Amino acid sequence: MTIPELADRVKSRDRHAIARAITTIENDDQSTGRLLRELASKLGHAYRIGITGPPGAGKSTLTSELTKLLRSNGKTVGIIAVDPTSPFTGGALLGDRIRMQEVSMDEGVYVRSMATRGSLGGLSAKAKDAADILDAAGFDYILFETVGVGQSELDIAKAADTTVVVLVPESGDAVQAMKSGLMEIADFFVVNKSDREGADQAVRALTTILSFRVTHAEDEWIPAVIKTTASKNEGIENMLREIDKHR
Ligand SMILES: Nc1nc2c(ncn2[C@@H]2O[C@H](COP(=O)(O)OP(=O)(O)OP(=O)(O)O)[C@@H](O)[C@H]2O)c(=O)[nH]1
Ligand SMILES: [Mg+2]
Repeated sequence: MTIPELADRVKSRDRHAIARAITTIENDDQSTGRLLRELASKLGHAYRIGITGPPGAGKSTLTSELTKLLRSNGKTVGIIAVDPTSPFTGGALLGDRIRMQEVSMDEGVYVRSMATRGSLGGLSAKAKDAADILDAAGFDYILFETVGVGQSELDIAKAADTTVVVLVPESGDAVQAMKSGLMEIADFFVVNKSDREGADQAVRALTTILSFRVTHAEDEWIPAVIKTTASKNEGIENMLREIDKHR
């Protein structure tokens, strides 16, 4: 298949072509630039949402539930799960696949995991290029799931139109988020696992930390803090409302 043919098939949302295009990007194949140029005129339709936060916070569960909600609103969804931590997390990726299986059976959903294959360098750029493929394929929303621990995840978050930072009620999470730079990239916060003790305290702690940053600029966006219980599908509509508000 020639590159223009591949590009045409991507544009018609052919799933095999999408998979092949993203693999081309992942492998640093020399035709990547050409492929992206062929697709450039079709970009800009998708709304890109970054979902980031510490390991195990519930990012995949939230992503699945948000996807179901968007689908029930008639929207199509592309998901890119970025796993920056290479060999050891094969299990985690597998877990994600099983969790995502339900939504990925749906024709209006495309799920792709991207791993680092050794080096962290370039992963954020590749994830962004993969999002361009899904954008060109006409998906309405693109969700990036990344573990918020390092610089490359912060870069991916910056490539999103709206970045949601997911934390859990356990004390210290807010402080940790501040240290790791998650505070700076968050357009709003989700305290997930709100069925656990301490959720309200966590919301208060975050809100207090955020209030220290207020500059009183007229157009200042102050990140909201909302609660969810993703495993019980609670708070997801509120999360989508916050996304729309930021949009
Ligand atoms: N109690 C409770 N458990 C939850 C909630 N949301 C998710 N979980 C559970 O928390 C665990 C981790 O959820 P995931 O969605 O895999 O979390 P993740 O942030 O994607 O994890 P990694 O991708 O490994 O960093 C799973 O066992 C979920 O069922 C919640 O709201 N409450
Ligand atoms: Mg996950």
